[in-house]
Amino acid sequence: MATASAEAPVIALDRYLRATAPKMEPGLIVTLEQVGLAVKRIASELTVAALRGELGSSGAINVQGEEVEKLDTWSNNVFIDVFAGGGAPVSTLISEELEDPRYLKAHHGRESYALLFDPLDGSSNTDVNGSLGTIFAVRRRKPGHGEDIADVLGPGSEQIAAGYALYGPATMLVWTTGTGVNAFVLDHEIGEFVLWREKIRMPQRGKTYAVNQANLSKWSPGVRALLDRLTGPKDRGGGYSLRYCGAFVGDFHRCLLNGGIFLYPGEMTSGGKSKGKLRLMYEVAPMSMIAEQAGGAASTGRQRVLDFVPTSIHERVPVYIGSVEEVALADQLKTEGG
Ligand code: AFP
Repeated sequence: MATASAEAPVIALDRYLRATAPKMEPGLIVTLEQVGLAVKRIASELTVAALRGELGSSGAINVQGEEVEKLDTWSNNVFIDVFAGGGAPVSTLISEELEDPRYLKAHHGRESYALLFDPLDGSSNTDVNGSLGTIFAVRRRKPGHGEDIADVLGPGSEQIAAGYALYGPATMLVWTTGTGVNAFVLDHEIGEFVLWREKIRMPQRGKTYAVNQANLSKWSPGVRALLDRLTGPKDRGGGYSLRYCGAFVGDFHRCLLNGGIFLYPGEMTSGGKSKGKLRLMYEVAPMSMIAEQAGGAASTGRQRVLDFVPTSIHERVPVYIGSVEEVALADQLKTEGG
């Protein structure tokens, strides 16, 4: 049994949203609660998925041309089911696992939100019991939008909320509505997200970098100069350790708490991923809002991520995200070196 200290107040997510957080529009409160519900459902299933034979590939290929894990589809369905159940004024679901937006008729045409999400980030980690995540963002939809998606394709600065869940030893829900970053931990015994930290600040500088370094030969001179600097001698601004878990959420979470940088650059090689791998609208833009709200930064190497205007819902974008000092260094060396 846990010790009750009588010193640390226990604040559950729903109470925090309704009472403690600065005044928030009611629809957004319900939307965040519903995200919490979906995350609880996914967290619970992940603990037994191996025993239920739910790991491995589904055999399908998604809109990104990537193999779909059984749990990708399952987690996506959890979000659809939770939001189709009503309650939140979400009219549009945009997911990594859905080629086209899914419109929820209950709120169609009324003032509403779009929820953009990657239901199971790092899903190739499922088979090895590695870190996994969920990433989400909320954007406002124009009244009477119909099935035209144009109003959602604004810069990330138009997001009204963003966050992620990290399914690690603890399940954590980290989110912002533009007034700082809060983190809640799921207490499985009582089924509640309980406040862990509010107004989290990312250190100005860290000691680790996260990147798939096997791609080194595919990067531009500027990106290689950045890697040289990070891995060079400590007295010349280097001495960083590499930490890479293969799930953006896990690698970003380390940056949020301890500082440092995560990068997924574009590739120069012909036929390579010129825009990197990560998707703007439901991976990079939400994490960039979290980073900035915590005092960090996020860049495409050419501009602030939150200023980048997408042309399609599944667009990819290179990303350099984390502490302000390392992201500024990435921008500088990219500008100098190309
Ligand atoms: P999966 O969901 O296919 O495992 O991809 C995870 C991811 O989108 C992101 O979470 C990781 O940071 C990145 O891809 C890892 O990509 P590499 O395998 O190319 O390093």
